[in-house]
Amino acid sequence: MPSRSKSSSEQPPQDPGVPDAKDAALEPFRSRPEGTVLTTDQGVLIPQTDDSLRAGERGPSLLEDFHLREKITRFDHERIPERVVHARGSGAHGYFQVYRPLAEYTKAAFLQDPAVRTPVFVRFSTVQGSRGSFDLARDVRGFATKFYTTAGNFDLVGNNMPVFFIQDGIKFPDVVHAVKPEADSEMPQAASAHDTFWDFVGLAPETAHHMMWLMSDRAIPRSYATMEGFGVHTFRLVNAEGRSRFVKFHWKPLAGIHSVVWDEATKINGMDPDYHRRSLWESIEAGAFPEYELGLQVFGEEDLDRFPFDILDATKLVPEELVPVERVGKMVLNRNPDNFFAETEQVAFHIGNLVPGIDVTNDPLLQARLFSYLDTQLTRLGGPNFHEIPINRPIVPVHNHQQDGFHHDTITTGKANYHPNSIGGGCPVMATGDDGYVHVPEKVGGPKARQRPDSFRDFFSQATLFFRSLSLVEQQHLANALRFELGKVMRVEIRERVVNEILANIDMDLANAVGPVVGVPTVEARPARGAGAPRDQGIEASAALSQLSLPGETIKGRQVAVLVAPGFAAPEVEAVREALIAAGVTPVVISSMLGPIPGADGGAAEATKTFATAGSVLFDAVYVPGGPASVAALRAGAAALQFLREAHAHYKPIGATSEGAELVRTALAQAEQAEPDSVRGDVMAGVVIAESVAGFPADFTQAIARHRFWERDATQQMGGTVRP
Ligand code: HDE
Repeated sequence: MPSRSKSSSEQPPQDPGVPDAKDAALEPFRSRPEGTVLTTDQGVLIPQTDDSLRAGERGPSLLEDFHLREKITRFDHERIPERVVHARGSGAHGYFQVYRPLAEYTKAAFLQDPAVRTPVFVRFSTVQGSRGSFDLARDVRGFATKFYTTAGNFDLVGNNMPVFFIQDGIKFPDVVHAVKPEADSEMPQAASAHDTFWDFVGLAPETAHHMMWLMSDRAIPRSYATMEGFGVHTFRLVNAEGRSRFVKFHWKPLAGIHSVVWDEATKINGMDPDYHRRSLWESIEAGAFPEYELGLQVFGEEDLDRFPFDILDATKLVPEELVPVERVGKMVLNRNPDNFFAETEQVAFHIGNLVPGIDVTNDPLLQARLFSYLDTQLTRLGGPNFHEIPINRPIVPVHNHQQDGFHHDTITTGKANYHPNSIGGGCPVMATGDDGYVHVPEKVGGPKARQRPDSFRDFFSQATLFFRSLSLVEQQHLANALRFELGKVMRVEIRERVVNEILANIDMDLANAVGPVVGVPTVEARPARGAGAPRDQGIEASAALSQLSLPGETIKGRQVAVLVAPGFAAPEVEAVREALIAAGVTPVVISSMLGPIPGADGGAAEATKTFATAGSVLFDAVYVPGGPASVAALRAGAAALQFLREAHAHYKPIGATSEGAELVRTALAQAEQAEPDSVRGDVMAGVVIAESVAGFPADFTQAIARHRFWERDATQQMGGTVRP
């Protein structure tokens, strides 16, 4: 009798570096070119692939050239449709390990045994842009995780923001059409700063809360390792006794929540459009693995009365003050894909890939997704057998009577392709005991109608809560983002509607800060379409909504620029380099030319970037070592000073040892239009200057952990309200 092996859940914890079950399952599909000879797709050896078969040296090519035809035909069909949303993405393999058995909440197999590492594949993405668009678009980020569990695949298909634009999936085509490039001109690429998006926002005020997240710094993350993830909808956890509780899923990054500033984002997009993809790839190659803790907010039916919002409404979050997030396990991303197309492009996530112990709710956004994710792959991956693509296969056997269709490559033996059958011995038989998936037997009923509950109509309270929970710096950035986005909207009536019907209902200070800049000099709060009365959220602010609440436990994965010229103090660079590498930070030596740069006392450093190929926006911090000749040369050329001024303007940590301090002081004095010795104290915040290298690395890494020093700019300081 076929039975599903449970052996893998009894295995001891695997050593890092030992292939996990998914890695091992992918192995038979890998093809390695080393030591091979070129063949056709039929395995026929090919001695020459530079010239087509021709009738005479200068004659026409021949149709019988099967190698030419195969090569060109395959090339002609290399592209598949890109995802209709989330087209641009980057993936990584890793594993998930639970901290303690969660049997009281759920019977999900992968949440029981802390000794088991469940393989995962994660795909991060932007939403609006095409496959080739840039990474630092102001956008939502997708954060989709496929857990290859011993009970089948579980997909947690989330975003880096905890709420969504709309409440019902039937409006998804509308919101996506509105935000994507405009229908007539296909402009702008990967940007929400245009008329159709803001037209939709003004007329569909349920978007208010998510729009605020989109305008916040969350929309321009420093890296995929420094953003949170959210399952968004309310799901259910079900234990072995059949008891169901509600749950919101979270990913908490151990590297903290960090973003870039908008000026950097626009520059990075030109300088390195693959910034996030590269950072993910390079961090993994360097062993600075991105890590996230899985967080659960678990609550029961009995808690619902105390919530001033409807848990089925995906435009609402459950504040962590109402239900704390329990951190129950850790995910580590430790292996880059072997092949982008085979893995990252062909991976197919589906919110309906559920395992026993996890179930869905009646959230009407979620319900539509249950249809969409299977449906979309039929076109994108060319038929119904995409689950057989290696990256999508579960690590457990698949047996059923589904058959045929494009690209079906399982060869099922026997005649009995139906159930019930006797001639196949009744196989595959039904699961018995607790192993099979059983839906929560929730009682449902009611009149059939296109209807929205009143409990969904409070569009603004949580948008206000979000805004009021931000630090002044974050509020300021949000107001600036709105000034930029609405400033790009051509139609004044759209700007007016957004300012008066949306922003004014969220926060009058915000509306007054934005309105006059975008051609709405007098803000008049007006009711928004279909909006119900605001509901008291019970809290004035939620600390967890500010990025400052999670600075992180590690700085691994960060990049530091080291500016040198011939004659630099090599021992200083060596000491700093060692300390940074020990902290998982990558130092990158930048000079005016590539290759080995000689130090003052015989040492050398390899410059892998020049001032022509690297800008300060690509780095988290800058370090300038001493060495009189090096400092003099860097000062003589404008590039190093410009590099430092820009890093400083973006509030980044700057470090200097011995003579390096002169260069930093000169740059800051230029920026402040002051004498090098009279630069204001707050301007020096996060500028770590040391006479010698002793003790410097510790102070510098501490500064890197702060990420940004907003206090440098008096107008960015905390406290007070948004500047008009
Ligand atoms: Fe998606 N979404 N979505 N979405 N979504 C897709 O599926 C859809 C929604 C999310 O890296 C598509 O395979 C509908 C919320 C991610 O491959 C498509 C609705 C959240 C990804 C689709 C939503 C997401 C997708 C396009 C409203 C956060 C990328 C390609 C009812 C919780 C997955 C594909 C990857 C992708 C439909 C709303 C996250 C068309 C109809 C809410 C991370 O099926």
